[in-house]
Amino acid sequence: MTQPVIQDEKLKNFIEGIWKADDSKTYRDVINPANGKAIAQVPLSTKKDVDEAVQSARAAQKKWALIPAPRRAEILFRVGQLMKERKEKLSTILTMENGKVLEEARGEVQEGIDMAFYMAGEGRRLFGHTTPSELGDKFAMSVRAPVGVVGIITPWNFPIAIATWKSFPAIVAGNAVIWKPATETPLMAFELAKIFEEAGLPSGVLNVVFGTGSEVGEAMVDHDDIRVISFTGSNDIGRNIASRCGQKLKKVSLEMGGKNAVIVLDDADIDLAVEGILWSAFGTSGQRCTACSRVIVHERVKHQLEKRLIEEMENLTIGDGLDESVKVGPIINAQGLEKIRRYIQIGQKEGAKLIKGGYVLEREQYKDGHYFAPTLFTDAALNMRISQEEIFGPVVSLIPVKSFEEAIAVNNQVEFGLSSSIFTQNANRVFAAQRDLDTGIVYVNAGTTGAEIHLPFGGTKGTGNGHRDSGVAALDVFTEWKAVYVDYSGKLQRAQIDTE
Ligand code: UN1
Repeated sequence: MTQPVIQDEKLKNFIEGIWKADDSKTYRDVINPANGKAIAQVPLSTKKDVDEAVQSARAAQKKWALIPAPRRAEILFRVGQLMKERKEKLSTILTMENGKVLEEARGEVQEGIDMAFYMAGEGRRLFGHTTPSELGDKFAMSVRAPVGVVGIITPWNFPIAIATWKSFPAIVAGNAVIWKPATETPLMAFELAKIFEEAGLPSGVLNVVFGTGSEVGEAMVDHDDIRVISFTGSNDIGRNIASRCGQKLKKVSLEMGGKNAVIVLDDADIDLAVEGILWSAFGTSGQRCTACSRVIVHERVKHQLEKRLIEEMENLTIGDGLDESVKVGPIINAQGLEKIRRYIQIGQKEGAKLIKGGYVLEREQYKDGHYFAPTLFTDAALNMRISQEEIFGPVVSLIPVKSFEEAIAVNNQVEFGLSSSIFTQNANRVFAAQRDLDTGIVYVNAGTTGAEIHLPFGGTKGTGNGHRDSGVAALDVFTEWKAVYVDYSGKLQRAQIDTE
């Protein structure tokens, strides 16, 4: 296992194009969750740093917005090329700070590369509409205008992909960005900011302020000159952000968790369903918003599915994600591990049957990291907490049902609405399911993870507030619609009045 040397032990904020060294700050260790070793130190910035970043962003944004979008896009294109050249290094650092296995880290970096080229293309579109005016000799159109300075707050579970879903559309649309990455995973932010710098992004268009949500995040949410907050994280924090932004009439885009299910009908290809469940439930150790944490199974195939899942779970090697033979990496930190352990107890108390896993791994090779055994509950009921609440770990609960209709109802009776999946070979059910599943993302004959960047990402109900990350829909978060009327009649024409 070759590990890249991480150059800057003490990370620095990136404000106005300058890496700001500051020894007076408090620093926190960045810990590799696979082995408990500190790999860097992240500064805990203050409101003052946010103010400074916003000031630099305001000035930079005015000039940036005047650069034609296709030119702005050329910088994103260069960012994509640099990410591609550095894919292996970025992926290795990502595995070291987040724990996800190298294959998945490469996938996440690829997601960012895809987003760069996709949004670079958007620089030559950014389409509005032209439409006939109701009056003669008058032209009407709608155009996208940048909002100004935007704030993005990103989570540790996809530290680079989610940052690209938010920052790339914001930048190509002519905004300046203040970015607060998660304190657990600041190295991806450091690497991406360096790439932007090398790609020639003007100073102040992207500013990175490291620190906690309660200090840096709150300062961003409350700052009058940040006109949009785009946040991915927990439901509690998202609600708090939404109400504070509401007070200030600030635009806010939220993406907050899921309780995603795979439905397995009695005509499903069971081997395929098993593969889909294993990948989407235990990949990233279940620490994806899109992770499968419920399997809604027709009672006729329940026994068969349980048996096959238990067999295959035996083959899930657990360990440090830098080891290419490992399939399931560590949990992000001790708190995350504790939360999962608590849910195992809750599930058992509620009467679900634990048939595989359910424990923290403590043997020699695991003792310095945070590892949890892939876990399977069966005979879970819809109203149990393990069937309703987000666990964010490698834990799946099987809920038996008697019909297709009941499966859809069980899927929909949760607070969240991010992703869902159905395994069936019946074409009528496929189409009925894609209509009736009430999530923002629906998969047929595939697990619940693996969204592609050119489609909208987000969910219904407790998952979000109606906005979407990635895809062309992301531009709606970072632009205002402007309606423009050009009257070339040479006389005053009054809409709705001079209609004859
Ligand atoms: C997340 O877990 O917040 O669809 C993002 C997926 C990935 C992104 C997940 N492309 O699973």
